[in-house]
Amino acid sequence: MKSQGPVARARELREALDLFNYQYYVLDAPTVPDAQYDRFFRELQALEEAHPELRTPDSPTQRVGSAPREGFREIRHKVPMLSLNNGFSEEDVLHFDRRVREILQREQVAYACEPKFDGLAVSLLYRDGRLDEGSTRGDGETGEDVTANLRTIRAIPLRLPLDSPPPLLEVRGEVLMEKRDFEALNRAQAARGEKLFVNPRNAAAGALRQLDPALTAQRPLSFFAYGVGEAVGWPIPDSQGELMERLAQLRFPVPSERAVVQGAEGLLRFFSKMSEIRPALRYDIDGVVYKVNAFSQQQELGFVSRAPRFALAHKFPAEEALSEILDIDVQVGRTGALTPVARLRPVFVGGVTVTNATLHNEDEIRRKDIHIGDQVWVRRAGDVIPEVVSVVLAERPPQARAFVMPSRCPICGSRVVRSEGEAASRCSGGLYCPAQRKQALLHFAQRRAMDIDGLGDKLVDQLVDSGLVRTPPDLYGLGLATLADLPRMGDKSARNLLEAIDRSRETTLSRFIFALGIRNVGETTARDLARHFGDLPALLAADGESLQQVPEVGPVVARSILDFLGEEHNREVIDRLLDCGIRWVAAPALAQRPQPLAGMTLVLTGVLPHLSRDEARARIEGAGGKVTGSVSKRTHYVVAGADPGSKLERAQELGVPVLDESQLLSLLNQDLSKS
Ligand code: 5U1
Repeated sequence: MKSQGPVARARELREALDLFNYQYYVLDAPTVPDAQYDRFFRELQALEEAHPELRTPDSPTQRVGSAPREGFREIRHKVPMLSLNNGFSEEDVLHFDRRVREILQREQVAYACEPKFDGLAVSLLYRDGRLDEGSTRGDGETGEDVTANLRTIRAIPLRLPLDSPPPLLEVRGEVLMEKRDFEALNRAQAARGEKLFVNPRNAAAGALRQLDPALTAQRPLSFFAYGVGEAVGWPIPDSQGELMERLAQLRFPVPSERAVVQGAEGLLRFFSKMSEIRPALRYDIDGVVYKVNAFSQQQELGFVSRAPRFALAHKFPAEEALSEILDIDVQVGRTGALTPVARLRPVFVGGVTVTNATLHNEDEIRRKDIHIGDQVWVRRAGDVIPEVVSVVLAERPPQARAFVMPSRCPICGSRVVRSEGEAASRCSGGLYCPAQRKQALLHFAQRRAMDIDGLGDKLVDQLVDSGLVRTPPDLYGLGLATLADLPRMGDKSARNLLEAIDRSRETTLSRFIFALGIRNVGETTARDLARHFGDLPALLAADGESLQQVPEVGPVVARSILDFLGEEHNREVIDRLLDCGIRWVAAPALAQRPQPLAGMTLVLTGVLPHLSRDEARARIEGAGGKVTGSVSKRTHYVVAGADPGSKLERAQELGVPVLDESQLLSLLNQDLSKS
């Protein structure tokens, strides 16, 4: 046999190794001893070494070929990777079948049933029969290029066993880790003193996202195919059942636990059979998938948003377990919302050990009547956050304590407030509270607020994490040397940032009010407040009644403003900001101001010679006018600059008077001088 030329021999070895691989990893039925596999493998390696031109990417020796990478490239799926509608009860299944029959106008429909793998959906693209690209599902439209990692999975063919392979075939399925492999992996981790993986799904996800394929190769991943995306030159069979047969012929692993059944009765029988055998399966599943079997019927049924109407994922009920509420802590989120979190006696449920569960808010705790010390049922399904389902009231110990929402923020000590009609309690120390620091700074710096160009997420993280900035006034004390020393910063960026910070000192009152991040005070309300009060001291002195005289400010917004300004910590930060030289042009309060444009509606179009859009709008609004986006019969004036566009034409059609910038200014001034 060895008298063959190297080309023919390499080909023979490759085909034999592919087959052994398939028998071992897909069929779980090896036909040769490991030693023979190794001998063939080494012979092929030696041949490829001696004749590098024989080394093809689909060779069994090339599974772990490429070097570690920096990150994953994005791949746009040729056909979107869909998500499935979920069903949780027999009723959901009956409803699904009824709807399918109604649309297809059939008495009974045949369905293909499969396990719903608890793994990671991937797409494998074969060009001319060779695995060319493999990607994760991502958001369904775009995934990550994990080709090198997928190539290390022995159950995935690198080459389709066809003499004339199709130009393009996209196979879809799920990467997972079998239970026995997961346990062995964790035993090895424990022996090395390394961290254990929580469950097979997490272990598989971690392995697939390794930047170094050599590390993925060390993790025992498996794969099951269940569908096809794009196919060119590969005639798609008529049904899902046949498709699975064809995928199996191409040596893709397909689950043997699958069936084609008739009607809802068949679906429910499959479900109960799978529920029974679930513990004995080699892999984790979280339900079963039903698909209308005939592809012609699938096409007729189509999609609703991103989920096919022809398929349903029937999920197993979420696992529940008994635990105990050891305590209830309160966490403060980035926006200041206080969330009570139950500290639980550790309990294994839904594949992980659960020690915490969110209790959402005070009302939820009352509704479920949860006390500290209670025995509770805890539920966890899939990747969702664990929840407390119910209390075992009969077991309530005499020393059980009710939960009381703290009146002061556990992080910064500011007052905790709860607005009418809101479930959440919030910390009122928005500008000061460490939990809200990053959010407050980002809000403060954004373009529509203080407009500090270059102060984005990453830089805020750096500034806060390094302790350089705690509250917004700290920004104005930053020095060049300190900034330039930050990683990835450099002298030029530091200078640019300092300039942007310096420029932001010159602002408007409405921007400043918006920048404070008062709950329920958006840009428009900030503008209304600025117009109404004219300057900051008047706003700071306002009571609930005077606040509600501002248009669109009702009791809820007024309460938010009072809570915020009533918090001493926030006042201190505002004072410090003013000390940093932040300034604006104050105006008399609206009540004392002439209103030459009161009740008038104006439209701005084109570029004005001196005033920016924002400035023109501010002046018009300051004079009592309103600026809208489109011209109608009710428009009083259109103010037009250079390149005005269709709004000017519309004004002329409707006979609306058109002003240029100087006419607008004189209208404002003229009326001002009259008053
Ligand atoms: N077993 C299986 N899982 N799964 C997931 N089949 C299957 N099919 C899917 C998905 C998202 O989608 C097709 C119905 C398009």
